[in-house]
Amino acid sequence: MIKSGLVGVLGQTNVGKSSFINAILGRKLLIVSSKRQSTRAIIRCIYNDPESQIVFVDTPGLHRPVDKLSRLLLKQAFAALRGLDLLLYMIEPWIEIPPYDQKLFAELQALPGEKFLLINKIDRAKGAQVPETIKRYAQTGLFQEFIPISCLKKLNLDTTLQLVKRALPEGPRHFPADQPTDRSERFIIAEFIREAVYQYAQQEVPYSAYVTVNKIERRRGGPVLVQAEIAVSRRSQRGILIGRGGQMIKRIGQAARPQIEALLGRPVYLELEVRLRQDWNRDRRRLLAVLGQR
Ligand SMILES: Nc1nc2c(ncn2[C@@H]2O[C@H](COP(=O)(O)OP(=O)(O)OP(=O)(O)O)[C@@H](O)[C@H]2O)c(=O)[nH]1
Ligand SMILES: [Mg+2]
Repeated sequence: MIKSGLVGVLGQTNVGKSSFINAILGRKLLIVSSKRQSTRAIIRCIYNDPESQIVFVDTPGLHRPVDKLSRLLLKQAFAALRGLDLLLYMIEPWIEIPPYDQKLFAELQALPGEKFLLINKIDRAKGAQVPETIKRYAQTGLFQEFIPISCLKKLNLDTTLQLVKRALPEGPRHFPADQPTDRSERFIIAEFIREAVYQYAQQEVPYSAYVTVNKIERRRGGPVLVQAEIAVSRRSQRGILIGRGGQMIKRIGQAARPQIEALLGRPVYLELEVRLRQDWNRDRRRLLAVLGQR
């Protein structure tokens, strides 16, 4: 028997949840962005070693909902908390406990299973921020462990993994050892393209975009052909994403392509098209599809 379980990673938007799972897995599967709300779907990533199989559940960041999309994101995050063996709640070292969290903590209190507090980005912490934050969060009585980490500098990630394993029950492997995620190749490729959109597009444009991969064609002797569509909700956004003389869409493609190549292990020819899908983000059915609900 090995250590086996489901571990949720929860926290405010942009604290580094997806970065953490990528760092633990030692490969890039999840998109990361300096802009808020990069994660939209619940994505399970599977860590394997000879003594354990840990399914890490990435969740959309917590935030105050402002529109339909953000309300659904929040709902998704909470839905992901069901059936966890362990919850990792992530914060930044400089965060006070906002009132929103007090309400949240009451909800978390009701969940079964252990909870660890991860204090990420300690590479940027100043003075006594880390111990002071730990002291403040310890008063909630909610957490069994307090682990300062840095995903960027890879600090304390091994310690975290050891503590996680210790907290998990014994059990079987639920996924084949060579399966890194519960999502399809197609889904992960679409995410990489969306990451590039987040990287280059400003203001509301990234939040108004979603990506669909329409075709992945493995051709003998040549690069893999990937055809994808970036949909936006307004006409003006289409122009922005294409850019003057197609410069913007070219840059997006150049940023996404190496990541897709790393995933597929083959050279890739990437074709991107920007389409207007008027007000897609007001249409509940399309929103659910975009959020990756199956
Ligand atoms: N300095 C520093 N930056 C970090 C660290 N970990 C993550 N970041 C940065 O924090 C930003 C957010 O990272 P993400 O992993 O996308 O955060 P997230 O919590 O998944 O965000 P959402 O999906 O939007 O909720 C990115 O710019 C990361 O590069 C860290 O240890 N140190
Ligand atoms: Mg994320």
